[in-house]
Amino acid sequence: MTRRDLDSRTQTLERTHTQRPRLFRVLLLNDDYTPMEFVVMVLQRYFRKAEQEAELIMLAVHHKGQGVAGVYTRDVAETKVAQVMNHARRDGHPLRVVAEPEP
Ligand code: NFA
Repeated sequence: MTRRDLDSRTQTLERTHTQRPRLFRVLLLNDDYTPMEFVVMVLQRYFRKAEQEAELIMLAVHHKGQGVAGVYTRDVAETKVAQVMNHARRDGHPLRVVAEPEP
């Protein structure tokens, strides 16, 4: 085998553009038992929403079945899901929170 065969068959091409990470929506799902005030608190504390926006998102979830709490990279979205689920279970609420990739 020649030196060219050993050393020169694989070329690495420089990338011109930086890849952006895939984004994930964190969705709140409606249920019949979680208090509205708890959902508003969750939106303020974990998703940094102002009180009025938190109330609008909570009502949209209540009426439509689900709604977007925020959009994040995968690790941040999964951490928020775990934190909110833990808080809800600790307080005895059945609230469900899921992350799904943006199309
Ligand atoms: N549907 C709940 C109620 O009437 C409120 C709720 C809103 C729960 C959004 C979960 C998500 N107490």
